[in-house]
Amino acid sequence: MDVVTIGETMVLFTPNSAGYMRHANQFSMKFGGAETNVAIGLSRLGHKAGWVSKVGNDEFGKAVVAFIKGEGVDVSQVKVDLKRPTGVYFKELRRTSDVRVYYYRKDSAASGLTPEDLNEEYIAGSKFLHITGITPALSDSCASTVLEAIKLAKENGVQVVFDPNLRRKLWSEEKARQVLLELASLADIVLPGIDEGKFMFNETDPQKIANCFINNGSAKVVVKLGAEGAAFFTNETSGVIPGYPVDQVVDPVGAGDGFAAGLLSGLLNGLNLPDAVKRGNAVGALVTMVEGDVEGLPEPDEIEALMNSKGEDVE
Ligand code: KDG
Repeated sequence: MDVVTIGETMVLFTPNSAGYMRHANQFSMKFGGAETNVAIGLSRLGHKAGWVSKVGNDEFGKAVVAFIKGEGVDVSQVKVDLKRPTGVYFKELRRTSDVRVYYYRKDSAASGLTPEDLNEEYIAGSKFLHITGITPALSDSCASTVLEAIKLAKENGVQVVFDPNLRRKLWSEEKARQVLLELASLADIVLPGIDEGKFMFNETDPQKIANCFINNGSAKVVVKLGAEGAAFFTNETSGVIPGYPVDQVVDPVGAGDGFAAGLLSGLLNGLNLPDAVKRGNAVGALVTMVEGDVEGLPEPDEIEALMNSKGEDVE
């Protein structure tokens, strides 16, 4: 595998109509999970991505696995829990600046992941281990699983990429801050947004956020700046890579995961950090133009078209 990731993927229901979800009488069923959003993004760009998880022994679990597998992601490390259900989530797109998310994932199958579900050889055989701050928020056993996976990665020379992906609905602020800081300290590359910098270090300036992460133990920090692009920092170098113009943001959910997929794809292809960030920006921008967490993830030709479009419409 090029990249192995660990986390929960849920069936996602979105109302087919605008307005409050209470008035909706038709929903589209899609799929979402930060970790598989990244894995699918990588797969569409020609890389080998593997997903470690658990689903319920139910229709939704079958649908999730079939979908992820259909996207070319390796699902050999996905187990079926006979007692717990597959997680579900609803996304109410009030406006693009006001997206409301409702989780039905407490005690879900994926929340029951334990360190025993990890296969050392599988992690050792990958180039990157991708971790988000969502998985440790699901349960104590998920948090232990993530820590064990990072330990296995480090023992086997696998680089750890960490996206804090703060989800306030899943845990207390105090616990979130403590665990996110610990995970960031163990990661080689950290991908925070400004909000996460504010939450973790009470800083909003990208340089100051990066300094805090570097002092906390991370070698490379890429701060996502939304439409403005992203800023990268290492001990030796730093810079800002502007974002790509987007005509209309349709659905911002998943853009950060698209960014991570693009960045990792660039690094896997041997690009330097600034060029990998540029690819990340392109993928993130394309994701926002399509409704759904993964539907906008591009194939390589679409990235090329955006990078060469100089602000014109992408066809
Ligand atoms: O980053 C997008 C994710 O937030 C979305 O796909 C669903 O994994 C998800 C979550 O926990 O919110």
